[in-house]
Amino acid sequence: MASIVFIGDSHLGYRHRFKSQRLRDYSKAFEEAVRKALNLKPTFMVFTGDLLHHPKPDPVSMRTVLKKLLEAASQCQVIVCIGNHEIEGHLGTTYSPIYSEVHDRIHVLSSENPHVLLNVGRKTYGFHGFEYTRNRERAEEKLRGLSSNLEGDVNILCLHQAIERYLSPYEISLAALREVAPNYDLIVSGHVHKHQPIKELMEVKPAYYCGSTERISFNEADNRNGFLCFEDDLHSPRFIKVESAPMSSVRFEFKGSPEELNNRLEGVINSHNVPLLRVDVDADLQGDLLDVRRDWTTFEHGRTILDVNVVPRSREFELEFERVELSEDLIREYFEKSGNGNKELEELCVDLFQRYAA
Ligand SMILES: [Mn+2]
Repeated sequence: MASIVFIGDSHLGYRHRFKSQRLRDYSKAFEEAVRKALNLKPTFMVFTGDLLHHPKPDPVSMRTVLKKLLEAASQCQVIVCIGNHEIEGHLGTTYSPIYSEVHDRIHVLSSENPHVLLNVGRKTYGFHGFEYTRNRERAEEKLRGLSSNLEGDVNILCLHQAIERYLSPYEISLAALREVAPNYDLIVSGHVHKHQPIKELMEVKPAYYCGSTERISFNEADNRNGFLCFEDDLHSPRFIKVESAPMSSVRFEFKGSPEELNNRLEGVINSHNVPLLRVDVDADLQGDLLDVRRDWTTFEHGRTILDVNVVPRSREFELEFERVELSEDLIREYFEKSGNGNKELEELCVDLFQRYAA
Protein backbone atom coordinates (compact mmCIF):
# COMPACT_ATOMS: atom_id res chain seq x y z
CA MET A 1 0.00 0.00 0.00
CA ALA A 2 1.04 3.57 -0.56
CA SER A 3 1.93 5.33 2.69
CA ILE A 4 0.18 8.54 3.65
CA VAL A 5 1.05 11.10 6.31
CA PHE A 6 -1.32 13.76 7.62
CA ILE A 7 0.06 16.91 9.24
CA GLY A 8 -2.39 19.40 10.69
CA ASP A 9 -2.77 22.80 12.32
CA SER A 10 0.81 24.05 12.45
CA HIS A 11 -0.37 27.67 12.83
CA LEU A 12 2.89 29.22 11.64
CA GLY A 13 3.16 32.93 12.28
CA TYR A 14 1.14 32.91 15.49
CA ARG A 15 2.79 35.17 18.07
CA HIS A 16 1.17 33.50 21.06
CA ARG A 17 0.88 36.11 23.86
CA PHE A 18 3.07 38.37 21.70
CA LYS A 19 6.14 36.26 22.39
CA SER A 20 8.64 36.01 19.56
CA GLN A 21 9.86 32.69 20.96
CA ARG A 22 6.42 31.30 20.15
CA LEU A 23 6.94 32.17 16.47
CA ARG A 24 10.05 30.02 16.58
CA ASP A 25 8.20 27.23 18.43
CA TYR A 26 5.57 26.94 15.67
CA SER A 27 8.06 26.83 12.83
CA LYS A 28 10.35 24.43 14.71
CA ALA A 29 7.52 21.96 15.37
CA PHE A 30 6.31 22.24 11.78
CA GLU A 31 9.78 21.67 10.34
CA GLU A 32 10.31 18.72 12.65
CA ALA A 33 6.99 17.20 11.55
CA VAL A 34 7.87 17.54 7.86
CA ARG A 35 11.38 16.18 8.45
CA LYS A 36 10.12 13.15 10.39
CA ALA A 37 7.35 12.61 7.84
CA LEU A 38 9.80 12.68 4.91
CA ASN A 39 12.04 10.19 6.73
CA LEU A 40 9.15 7.74 6.43
CA LYS A 41 9.36 8.06 2.64
CA PRO A 42 5.63 8.60 2.23
CA THR A 43 3.81 8.41 -1.08
CA PHE A 44 1.48 11.22 -0.05
CA MET A 45 1.80 14.06 2.42
CA VAL A 46 -1.48 15.74 3.32
CA PHE A 47 -1.60 19.05 5.18
CA THR A 48 -5.04 19.22 6.76
CA GLY A 49 -5.31 23.01 7.03
CA ASP A 50 -4.21 25.97 9.17
CA LEU A 51 -0.61 25.71 8.06
CA LEU A 52 -0.53 29.46 8.68
CA HIS A 53 -2.21 31.29 11.54
CA HIS A 54 -3.01 34.53 9.73
CA PRO A 55 -4.87 34.99 6.44
CA LYS A 56 -2.25 37.60 5.56
CA PRO A 57 0.81 35.79 6.87
CA ASP A 58 4.16 37.37 7.60
CA PRO A 59 6.75 36.73 4.89
CA VAL A 60 9.03 34.65 7.11
CA SER A 61 6.27 32.16 7.92
CA MET A 62 5.09 32.11 4.32
CA ARG A 63 8.63 31.36 3.17
CA THR A 64 8.99 28.52 5.69
CA VAL A 65 5.76 26.97 4.46
CA LEU A 66 6.68 27.30 0.79
CA LYS A 67 10.17 25.91 1.35
CA LYS A 68 8.82 22.88 3.17
CA LEU A 69 6.03 22.28 0.65
CA LEU A 70 8.58 22.37 -2.17
CA GLU A 71 10.94 20.09 -0.28
CA ALA A 72 8.10 17.63 0.32
CA ALA A 73 6.96 17.86 -3.31
CA SER A 74 10.45 16.90 -4.46
CA GLN A 75 9.96 13.58 -2.65
CA CYS A 76 6.23 12.82 -2.66
CA GLN A 77 2.82 14.06 -3.72
CA VAL A 78 1.52 16.90 -1.55
CA ILE A 79 -2.14 17.65 -0.83
CA VAL A 80 -3.13 20.85 0.99
CA CYS A 81 -6.44 21.60 2.72
CA ILE A 82 -7.55 25.15 3.49
CA GLY A 83 -8.31 25.88 7.16
CA ASN A 84 -10.38 28.56 8.86
CA HIS A 85 -7.24 30.63 9.47
CA GLU A 86 -6.65 30.64 5.74
CA ILE A 87 -10.05 32.05 4.87
CA GLU A 88 -10.77 35.75 4.89
CA GLY A 89 -13.98 37.72 4.76
CA HIS A 90 -16.17 36.91 1.81
CA LEU A 91 -13.31 35.26 -0.03
CA GLY A 92 -13.47 31.49 0.05
CA THR A 93 -9.75 31.40 0.64
CA THR A 94 -6.57 33.47 0.75
CA TYR A 95 -3.18 32.47 -0.65
CA SER A 96 -3.41 28.70 -0.31
CA PRO A 97 -4.42 27.90 -3.92
CA ILE A 98 -1.18 29.55 -5.09
CA TYR A 99 0.75 26.56 -3.67
CA SER A 100 -0.46 24.41 -6.55
CA GLU A 101 1.09 26.88 -9.01
CA VAL A 102 4.61 26.47 -7.67
CA HIS A 103 5.00 22.72 -8.15
CA ASP A 104 3.03 20.19 -10.17
CA ARG A 105 3.09 17.75 -7.26
CA ILE A 106 1.35 20.19 -4.89
CA HIS A 107 -2.46 19.98 -5.00
CA VAL A 108 -4.82 22.25 -3.10
CA LEU A 109 -8.33 21.02 -2.30
CA SER A 110 -11.07 23.64 -2.64
CA SER A 111 -14.65 23.95 -3.86
CA GLU A 112 -13.28 24.75 -7.33
CA ASN A 113 -10.90 21.82 -7.20
CA PRO A 114 -12.36 19.27 -4.79
CA HIS A 115 -10.95 16.07 -6.31
CA VAL A 116 -7.31 15.15 -6.71
CA LEU A 117 -6.66 11.82 -8.43
CA LEU A 118 -3.15 10.39 -8.35
CA ASN A 119 -1.90 7.11 -9.73
CA VAL A 120 0.44 4.91 -7.76
CA GLY A 121 1.28 1.60 -9.35
CA ARG A 122 -1.99 0.28 -10.67
CA LYS A 123 -4.13 2.11 -8.20
CA THR A 124 -5.70 5.53 -8.34
CA TYR A 125 -5.79 7.41 -5.06
CA GLY A 126 -8.50 10.03 -4.74
CA PHE A 127 -8.18 12.88 -2.23
CA HIS A 128 -11.41 14.80 -1.81
CA GLY A 129 -12.29 17.91 0.15
CA PHE A 130 -13.07 21.60 0.19
CA GLU A 131 -11.94 24.70 2.07
CA TYR A 132 -13.15 25.25 5.63
CA THR A 133 -16.81 26.21 5.46
CA ARG A 134 -18.34 27.95 8.45
CA ASN A 135 -21.99 27.58 7.55
CA ARG A 136 -23.30 24.17 8.52
CA GLU A 137 -25.85 23.79 5.76
CA ARG A 138 -23.35 24.83 3.11
CA ALA A 139 -20.66 22.56 4.54
CA GLU A 140 -23.00 19.58 4.54
CA GLU A 141 -24.26 20.43 1.06
CA LYS A 142 -20.69 20.58 -0.23
CA LEU A 143 -19.93 17.31 1.50
CA ARG A 144 -22.90 15.55 -0.08
CA GLY A 145 -22.16 17.05 -3.51
CA LEU A 146 -18.58 15.92 -3.28
CA SER A 147 -19.13 12.38 -2.17
CA SER A 148 -20.94 10.62 -5.00
CA ASN A 149 -19.30 8.86 -7.98
CA LEU A 150 -15.81 9.06 -6.55
CA GLU A 151 -13.30 7.97 -9.13
CA GLY A 152 -10.40 6.65 -7.08
CA ASP A 153 -9.75 3.03 -6.22
CA VAL A 154 -8.91 4.35 -2.77
CA ASN A 155 -10.86 7.45 -1.73
CA ILE A 156 -9.84 9.69 1.13
CA LEU A 157 -11.90 12.54 2.52
CA CYS A 158 -9.68 15.39 3.78
CA LEU A 159 -11.40 18.08 5.82
CA HIS A 160 -10.77 21.00 8.10
CA GLN A 161 -14.07 21.05 9.95
CA ALA A 162 -15.50 20.57 13.42
CA ILE A 163 -17.67 17.52 13.59
CA GLU A 164 -20.61 17.22 15.94
CA ARG A 165 -19.57 16.40 19.54
CA TYR A 166 -15.94 17.48 19.04
CA LEU A 167 -16.15 21.25 18.93
CA SER A 168 -18.96 23.71 19.32
CA PRO A 169 -20.37 25.17 17.15
CA TYR A 170 -19.85 22.31 14.73
CA GLU A 171 -20.14 22.59 10.98
CA ILE A 172 -20.74 18.98 10.05
CA SER A 173 -23.18 16.65 11.77
CA LEU A 174 -22.41 13.03 12.46
CA ALA A 175 -25.53 12.14 10.46
CA ALA A 176 -24.17 13.87 7.33
CA LEU A 177 -20.79 12.22 7.73
CA ARG A 178 -22.28 8.78 8.35
CA GLU A 179 -24.30 9.21 5.18
CA VAL A 180 -21.23 9.83 3.00
CA ALA A 181 -18.70 7.69 4.90
CA PRO A 182 -19.44 4.44 2.98
CA ASN A 183 -18.11 6.16 -0.17
CA TYR A 184 -14.68 6.65 1.39
CA ASP A 185 -11.92 4.39 2.59
CA LEU A 186 -10.57 6.90 5.08
CA ILE A 187 -11.66 10.22 6.62
CA VAL A 188 -9.14 12.62 8.18
CA SER A 189 -9.76 16.14 9.45
CA GLY A 190 -7.76 18.98 10.90
CA HIS A 191 -9.19 21.82 13.03
CA VAL A 192 -9.72 19.82 16.22
CA HIS A 193 -6.20 20.02 17.60
CA LYS A 194 -6.33 16.94 19.77
CA HIS A 195 -5.34 13.82 17.90
CA GLN A 196 -8.06 11.18 18.26
CA PRO A 197 -10.18 8.75 16.32
CA ILE A 198 -13.65 9.98 15.42
CA LYS A 199 -15.17 7.05 17.23
CA GLU A 200 -18.75 7.60 16.08
CA LEU A 201 -17.63 6.89 12.52
CA MET A 202 -15.16 4.11 13.15
CA GLU A 203 -17.79 1.37 12.80
CA VAL A 204 -18.44 2.67 9.27
CA LYS A 205 -14.99 3.77 8.12
CA PRO A 206 -11.64 4.69 9.72
CA ALA A 207 -11.85 8.36 10.71
CA TYR A 208 -9.39 10.55 12.61
CA TYR A 209 -8.42 14.02 13.67
CA CYS A 210 -4.73 14.01 12.87
CA GLY A 211 -3.76 16.46 15.66
CA SER A 212 -1.67 19.63 15.67
CA THR A 213 2.10 20.12 15.71
CA GLU A 214 2.21 22.87 18.39
CA ARG A 215 -0.35 24.09 20.92
CA ILE A 216 -2.03 27.43 20.38
CA SER A 217 -3.59 27.83 23.83
CA PHE A 218 -3.26 26.65 27.42
CA ASN A 219 -6.49 24.71 26.97
CA GLU A 220 -4.43 22.34 24.84
CA ALA A 221 -1.84 21.69 27.57
CA ASP A 222 -2.74 18.00 27.81
CA ASN A 223 -2.75 17.35 24.05
CA ARG A 224 0.01 15.33 22.49
CA ASN A 225 1.46 16.98 19.40
CA GLY A 226 2.48 15.19 16.26
CA PHE A 227 1.16 13.79 13.02
CA LEU A 228 -0.58 10.73 11.66
CA CYS A 229 0.96 8.09 9.43
CA PHE A 230 -0.71 5.22 7.57
CA GLU A 231 1.88 2.70 6.39
CA ASP A 232 0.40 -0.77 6.20
CA ASP A 233 -3.33 -0.25 6.03
CA LEU A 234 -5.95 2.38 6.67
CA HIS A 235 -7.03 0.86 9.99
CA SER A 236 -3.86 1.06 12.05
CA PRO A 237 -2.18 4.45 11.80
CA ARG A 238 0.77 5.51 13.89
CA PHE A 239 0.81 8.83 15.71
CA ILE A 240 4.29 10.22 15.48
CA LYS A 241 5.27 12.66 18.19
CA VAL A 242 6.69 16.12 17.57
CA GLU A 243 8.65 17.95 20.29
CA SER A 244 6.38 20.90 20.90
CA ALA A 245 7.24 23.40 23.65
CA PRO A 246 6.45 21.85 27.08
CA MET A 247 3.34 23.43 28.55
CA SER A 248 1.57 23.09 31.89
CA SER A 249 -1.71 24.48 33.06
CA VAL A 250 -2.26 24.29 36.83
CA ARG A 251 -5.49 25.12 38.59
CA PHE A 252 -6.21 25.02 42.31
CA GLU A 253 -8.58 26.28 44.94
CA PHE A 254 -7.15 28.22 47.84
CA LYS A 255 -8.36 29.43 51.19
CA GLY A 256 -6.14 31.56 53.39
CA SER A 257 -4.20 34.80 53.67
CA PRO A 258 -2.49 36.65 50.80
CA GLU A 259 0.92 35.78 52.28
CA GLU A 260 0.09 32.09 52.30
CA LEU A 261 -1.16 32.34 48.73
CA ASN A 262 2.03 34.08 47.63
CA ASN A 263 4.08 31.25 49.13
CA ARG A 264 1.88 28.61 47.57
CA LEU A 265 2.15 30.27 44.15
CA GLU A 266 5.94 30.46 44.41
CA GLY A 267 6.03 26.78 45.26
CA VAL A 268 3.78 25.84 42.34
CA ILE A 269 5.74 27.96 39.87
CA ASN A 270 9.09 26.60 41.06
CA SER A 271 7.92 23.02 40.84
CA HIS A 272 6.72 23.38 37.23
CA ASN A 273 9.86 23.94 35.29
CA VAL A 274 8.32 24.41 31.82
CA PRO A 275 8.65 27.27 29.32
CA LEU A 276 4.87 27.68 29.10
CA LEU A 277 3.04 27.81 32.42
CA ARG A 278 -0.37 29.02 33.40
CA VAL A 279 -1.59 29.01 37.01
CA ASP A 280 -5.25 29.66 37.79
CA VAL A 281 -6.36 30.12 41.38
CA ASP A 282 -9.88 30.17 42.67
CA ALA A 283 -9.12 32.10 45.87
CA ASP A 284 -11.17 32.46 49.03
CA LEU A 285 -8.98 35.19 50.45
CA GLN A 286 -8.75 36.12 54.09
CA GLY A 287 -7.20 39.50 53.55
CA ASP A 288 -6.67 42.12 50.92
CA LEU A 289 -6.49 41.09 47.28
CA LEU A 290 -3.98 43.89 46.78
CA ASP A 291 -1.52 41.95 48.96
CA VAL A 292 -1.48 39.09 46.47
CA ARG A 293 1.64 39.30 44.41
CA ARG A 294 0.99 40.45 40.85
CA ASP A 295 4.47 40.92 39.47
CA TRP A 296 5.98 37.52 38.67
CA THR A 297 8.71 38.80 36.37
CA THR A 298 11.51 37.55 38.65
CA PHE A 299 10.14 34.02 38.08
CA GLU A 300 10.05 34.39 34.31
CA HIS A 301 13.69 33.47 33.81
CA GLY A 302 13.93 30.65 31.28
CA ARG A 303 10.23 30.77 30.51
CA THR A 304 8.39 31.93 27.44
CA ILE A 305 5.01 32.53 29.08
CA LEU A 306 4.21 32.68 32.79
CA ASP A 307 0.57 33.50 33.29
CA VAL A 308 -0.72 33.70 36.86
CA ASN A 309 -4.41 34.44 37.40
CA VAL A 310 -5.89 34.80 40.86
CA VAL A 311 -9.65 35.11 40.82
CA PRO A 312 -11.03 36.07 44.21
CA ARG A 313 -14.25 34.48 45.27
CA SER A 314 -16.77 37.23 45.72
CA ARG A 315 -17.83 37.69 49.33
CA GLU A 316 -20.36 40.34 48.40
CA PHE A 317 -23.98 39.42 47.99
CA GLU A 318 -24.89 38.68 44.40
CA LEU A 319 -26.38 41.59 42.52
CA GLU A 320 -29.45 40.79 40.50
CA PHE A 321 -30.95 42.91 37.79
CA GLU A 322 -34.17 42.14 36.06
CA ARG A 323 -33.77 44.63 33.24
CA VAL A 324 -31.00 44.33 30.72
CA GLU A 325 -31.50 47.61 28.91
CA LEU A 326 -29.42 50.48 30.25
CA SER A 327 -31.49 53.31 31.64
CA GLU A 328 -31.24 56.02 34.25
CA ASP A 329 -33.29 53.85 36.60
CA LEU A 330 -30.97 50.90 36.11
CA ILE A 331 -27.93 53.02 36.91
CA ARG A 332 -29.57 54.32 40.08
CA GLU A 333 -30.65 50.79 40.98
CA TYR A 334 -27.07 49.59 40.62
CA PHE A 335 -25.76 52.28 42.95
CA GLU A 336 -28.47 51.50 45.47
CA LYS A 337 -28.05 47.71 45.40
CA SER A 338 -24.28 47.74 45.34
CA GLY A 339 -24.16 49.93 48.42
CA ASN A 340 -21.88 52.36 46.63
CA GLY A 341 -22.69 55.59 48.45
CA ASN A 342 -20.80 57.82 46.05
CA LYS A 343 -23.56 60.26 45.02
CA GLU A 344 -21.20 62.28 42.89
CA LEU A 345 -20.21 59.23 40.81
CA GLU A 346 -23.85 58.22 40.49
CA GLU A 347 -24.80 61.65 39.12
CA LEU A 348 -21.83 61.60 36.77
CA CYS A 349 -22.89 58.20 35.39
CA VAL A 350 -26.46 59.37 34.91
CA ASP A 351 -25.23 62.52 33.23
CA LEU A 352 -22.95 60.59 30.87
CA PHE A 353 -25.77 58.17 30.09
CA GLN A 354 -28.16 60.99 29.25
CA ARG A 355 -25.64 62.78 27.12
CA TYR A 356 -24.22 59.88 25.15
CA ALA A 357 -26.41 56.82 25.44
CA ALA A 358 -30.03 57.81 25.99
MN1 LIG B 1 -8.63 25.41 12.39
